[in-house]
Amino acid sequence: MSEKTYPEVRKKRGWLWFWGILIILCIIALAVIIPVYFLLIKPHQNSSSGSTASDSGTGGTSGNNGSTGGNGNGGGNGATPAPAFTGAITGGDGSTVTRDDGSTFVYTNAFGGTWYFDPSNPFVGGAQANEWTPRLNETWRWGVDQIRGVNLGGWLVTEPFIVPALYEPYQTGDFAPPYNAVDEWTLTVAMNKTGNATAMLDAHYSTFITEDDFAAIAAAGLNWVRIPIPYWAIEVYPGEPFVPHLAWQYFLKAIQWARKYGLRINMDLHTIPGSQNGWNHSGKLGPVNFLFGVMGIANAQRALAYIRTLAEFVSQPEYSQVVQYFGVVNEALVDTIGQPQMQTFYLEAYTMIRNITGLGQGNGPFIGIHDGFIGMQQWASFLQGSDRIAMDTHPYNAFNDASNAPLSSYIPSPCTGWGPALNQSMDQFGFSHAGEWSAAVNDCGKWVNGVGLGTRYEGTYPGTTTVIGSCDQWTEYGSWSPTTIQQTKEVVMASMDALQHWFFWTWKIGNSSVTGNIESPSWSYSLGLQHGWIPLDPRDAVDFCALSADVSMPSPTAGLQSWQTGGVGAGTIAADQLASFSHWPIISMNSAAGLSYLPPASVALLPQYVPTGGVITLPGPTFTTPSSTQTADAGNGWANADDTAGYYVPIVGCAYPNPWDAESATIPPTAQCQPTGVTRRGLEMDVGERAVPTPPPMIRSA
Ligand SMILES: *[C@@H]1O[C@H](CO)[C@@H](O)[C@H](O)[C@H]1NC(C)=O
Ligand SMILES: *[C@@H]1O[C@H](CO)[C@@H](O)[C@H](O)[C@H]1NC(C)=O
Ligand SMILES: *[C@@H]1O[C@H](CO)[C@@H](O)[C@H](O)[C@H]1NC(C)=O
Ligand SMILES: *[C@@H]1O[C@H](CO)[C@@H](O)[C@H](O)[C@H]1NC(C)=O
Ligand SMILES: *[C@@H]1O[C@H](CO)[C@@H](O)[C@H](O)[C@H]1NC(C)=O
Ligand SMILES: *[C@@H]1O[C@H](CO)[C@@H](O)[C@H](O)[C@H]1NC(C)=O
Ligand SMILES: *[C@@H]1O[C@H](CO)[C@@H](O)[C@H](O)[C@H]1NC(C)=O
Ligand SMILES: CC(=O)N[C@H]1CO[C@H](CO)[C@@H](O)[C@@H]1O
Repeated sequence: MSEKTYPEVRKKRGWLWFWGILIILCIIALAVIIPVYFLLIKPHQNSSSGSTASDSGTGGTSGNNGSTGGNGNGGGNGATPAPAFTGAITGGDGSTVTRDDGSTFVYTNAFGGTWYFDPSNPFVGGAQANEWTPRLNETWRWGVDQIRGVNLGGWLVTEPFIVPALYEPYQTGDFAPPYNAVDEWTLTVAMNKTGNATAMLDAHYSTFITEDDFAAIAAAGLNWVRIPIPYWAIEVYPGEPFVPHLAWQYFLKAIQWARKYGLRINMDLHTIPGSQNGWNHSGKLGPVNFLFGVMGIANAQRALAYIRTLAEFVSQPEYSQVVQYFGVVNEALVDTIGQPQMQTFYLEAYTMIRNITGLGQGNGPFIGIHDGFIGMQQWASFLQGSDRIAMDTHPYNAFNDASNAPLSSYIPSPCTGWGPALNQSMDQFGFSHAGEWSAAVNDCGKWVNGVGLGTRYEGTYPGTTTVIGSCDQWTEYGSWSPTTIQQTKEVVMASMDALQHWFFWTWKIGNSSVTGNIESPSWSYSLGLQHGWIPLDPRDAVDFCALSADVSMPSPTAGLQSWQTGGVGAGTIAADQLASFSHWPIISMNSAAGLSYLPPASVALLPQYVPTGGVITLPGPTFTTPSSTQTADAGNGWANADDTAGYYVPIVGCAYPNPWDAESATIPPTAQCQPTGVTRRGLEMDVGERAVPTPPPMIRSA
């Protein structure tokens, strides 16, 4: 409620500005002197004795220029003077921003947001998305500050329905089914057949989401982005067609842009080797090979290696203010994999990450786990007493059985259904949020169900027979009536209020190259802002449910307990949970899913990878400071130097089955494919026989 009284807050801001600017000027002077000294001058002093400490004073003085913001280029350190950076380093509504490519634009942010980027000191979290969101260098109060975010879907993990134009060229002729592009695996193969997949994906990454999108997301009153990333940002194994490494360079840009506009990042590992759900957005459509089937353990070990590399990177002080949440596995298909198997994996991943970050608020990111579509209640007691884990749920109306219920009938249901479920999970499990949801009430839209698949709504989706009507009325948003727009907006506002902490799926839907139009409009936040079905100020949704006449509000949350946000008690996991889930690697597979040919005795024989490799570290961004060829220290990619264990790698001499198609493969000879000395009951290892890990810094840099 109080959030809505912003006109009053604005008045006060007049005075705040005066003092604020004065204070900022002083801070900038200090912010310039100190980093300039340490980044530029001190290293120089070490290599030559040519400059003196007083030079830093000179630098500070000349840098103290309100309009240029003092980029600290006047160090007088004897280096050949480079062209001065002449832009400002911070500003609010109406200020001129210099993009990272050197071009400029005028920042628009009606909500008191401040951007901040100092090229001389590029890791400062001085920006604020809007006046109701803490600056990046201030504490995010979990469960108190509201996450209002969007996904950057279809960017670093492509999806046919989000970026149809990428997939449309590969559907006919040489690419007629079954050779058509249906997921990023087949897309990359197809691109590579006709051209250069690396160059084509680079063109997509560099245009689909740009710095301006981050500015626009902050301007929309949002404060977080959830960014799906693929494991192939780190590496690929032989036989995997994905373009390696390139996505990581764009994730680095995302971190810097988020930092510049005051947005926090939920980094979501969206694809897992072997596929965790068999859907197109896992990288490869087909069987599930994660914790399932003959390569299920090996693929999960490989996933742990990548989770470790990512956790090490984002827990570095240069990045931890921005990347405050790490979703370790997107939408694992728990019905297939089994819940105990997932729980065992999650405990292993949790322990590994907290071993890196340490315990308690501020030490590394929150760790997100997805409910796996079995309902949040099934996770209520999972890892009670742990340190900062979050429950992620993806409520969608779109994939329910099609009905021709009127749009208005979808307005109360988020309030009566999703809201209480989230509150209950918040009370029992801990911090809970919707990592994905959309404005769609049915599956209308090109390829929303995947390439070549129809829709439930039209009755053309395999397995459904109900013919209801034409999807055109749902996709031709240019013809939507004011009533349709208003009712869609109310569905959106009900969802925002009920979910409380949310990430809309997704910020942008690309045009179809066939129709020249956006074919799945209800999935695009930016389109909804332009056309009126997304509120320009997301705070308009506050109390939407309570104010709706036909909704009673049964279950307010008690608020998060101290241990649930990294306070007192965090990190002491309940004994029954440890007893149940500490047996990594898993000792059985989900037989309910039809794997009776893999009884526990066979699971013990499955091929594994071994923790004896050199670790992979990820590079940070490079910046050339304006007056020097010295680059700012972006970290070595590894937050915890004590984390010296080996990296999971294949065993030389083991003939592993295809890790993407091993549901019912023949189990290779155990003697060649399992680490020696590992007993298959829990974690006990015969250390004497275990291969000695190769510790960092023997680093295979991605
Ligand atoms: C301050 O910045 C303005 C605009 O770039 C420039 O014209 C002026 O010379 C600068 N003043 C000082 C003292 O650096
Ligand atoms: C955060 O950054 C802003 C801008 O640089 C600065 O004014 C403020 O003092 C910083 N706050 C903290 C807590 O460091
Ligand atoms: C493909 O494009 C990338 C990036 O533009 C380039 O580095 C690479 O050399 C190209 N490969 C071939 C085979 O042309
Ligand atoms: C892409 O095509 C080149 C030849 O044009 C080939 O050398 C390379 O192995 C292909 N890469 C993939 C991942 O298919
Ligand atoms: C975490 O650290 C402890 C203590 O060093 C170690 O025994 C354990 O194996 C580590 N666990 C994981 C999963 O890395
Ligand atoms: C997408 O299509 C719309 C409608 O035809 C058009 O206005 C818009 O410019 C297109 N966007 C892009 C990026 O091509
Ligand atoms: C959930 O809890 C919040 C905070 O206590 C409360 O404002 C809201 O009304 C509750 N929602 C539902 C659906 O019970
Ligand atoms: C067959 C398949 O994997 N379809 C999925 C492709 O991705 C869309 C969008 O996320 C899903 O809705 C489909 O289920």
